Amino acid sequence: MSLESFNIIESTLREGEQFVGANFTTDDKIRIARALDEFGVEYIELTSPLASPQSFDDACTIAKLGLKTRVLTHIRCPLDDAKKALDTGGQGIDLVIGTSSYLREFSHGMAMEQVIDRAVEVLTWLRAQAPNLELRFSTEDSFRSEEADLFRVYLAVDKVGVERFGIADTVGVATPNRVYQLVSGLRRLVKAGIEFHGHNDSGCAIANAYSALEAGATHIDTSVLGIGERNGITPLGGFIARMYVTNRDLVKKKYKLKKLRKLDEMVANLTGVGVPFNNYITGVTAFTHKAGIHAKAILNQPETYEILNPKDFGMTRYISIAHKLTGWNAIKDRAEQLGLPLTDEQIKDVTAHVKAIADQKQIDLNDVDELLYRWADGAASNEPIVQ
Ligand code: HCA
Ligand code: CU
Repeated sequence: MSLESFNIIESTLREGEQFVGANFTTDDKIRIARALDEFGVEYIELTSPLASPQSFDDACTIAKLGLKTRVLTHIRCPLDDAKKALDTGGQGIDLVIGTSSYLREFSHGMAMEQVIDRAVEVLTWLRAQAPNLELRFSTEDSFRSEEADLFRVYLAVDKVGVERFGIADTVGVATPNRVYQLVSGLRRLVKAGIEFHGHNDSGCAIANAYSALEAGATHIDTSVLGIGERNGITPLGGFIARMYVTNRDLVKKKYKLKKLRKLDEMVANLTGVGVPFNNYITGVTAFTHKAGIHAKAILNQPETYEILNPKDFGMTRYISIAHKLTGWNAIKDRAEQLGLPLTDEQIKDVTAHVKAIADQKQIDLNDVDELLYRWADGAASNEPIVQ
């Protein structure tokens, strides 16, 4: 049951390096790798050692850090790439080759027969060199490839024996149903693990990853804040939120959830983007409640409007009260925080004033507090509304 035993392949140091704002130094990479290790992801994936001489050196450095997380290098299909990847000393190699007609025609130029031969050749060689290396074979642009072609190449590779097969929604075109269908098809064909890598161009990356797990996938690719090519892939935090809601105990046991904020902030700073206000879990508004009717229920029982407990992530809930949608329960809570002994009638009166003023202009918490203090100091409850 994949929903109970999934693994994260964290690709901030591979897919994430393909984000236009990313230009990680060796030190940055080490910091990110250590932070991901502390968070507890099962794998980290690194940029191809062929990309540049520094990429090769950095892969060797990270492989030697002695992390608990398993270190994977990511390569295309030429045999030379595989040789170089082997030299980095990582615990696994993720191999990918394009199978859609777009990629066959406009990228590597190989026909399907050649794709199959090349994949089998490289993986057979790797298997012979390093019998204990974790090998993964993936098809790029799986969802715009012919299903028959995909299954042909997966079955040919299965005979060589790999630990994992990858399915990649390279262009973010897939929907949860399509993902379910393709992953279950492959699940029936092979016993090895199944990894899903999904781009977010049309906003389905998290839902697609979840659907892949429901269909029997075992590994999900993520990156911190979702950074990657174009608008990126399944974000680590969003995926964690999804899985926490599905199986809170498991997710709390597997990962150090309080470290997520540091990770998001670190990668946001290193890439110069800032954590989006509406980011999963760590965005500034993720646990902010506003409408009076929400505030009332939240004060009584937070689960009424929260499926994620902010405390589990080291975050705090915030109830916004300085606006026209406010309610007297929230204002009362604020009076209690300030230690002001106001009656319910007085609180309702203050609330009416807050609403009336907020109808006229933007106000903030100081304005609300000022009203509360005035009423506590004995302002008449029939005092006319001041603007
Ligand atoms: C790329 C393509 C890739 C690979 C995914 C995978 C994609 O290398 O830029 O290895 O499974 O989205 O297809 O990221
Ligand atoms: Cu990708």
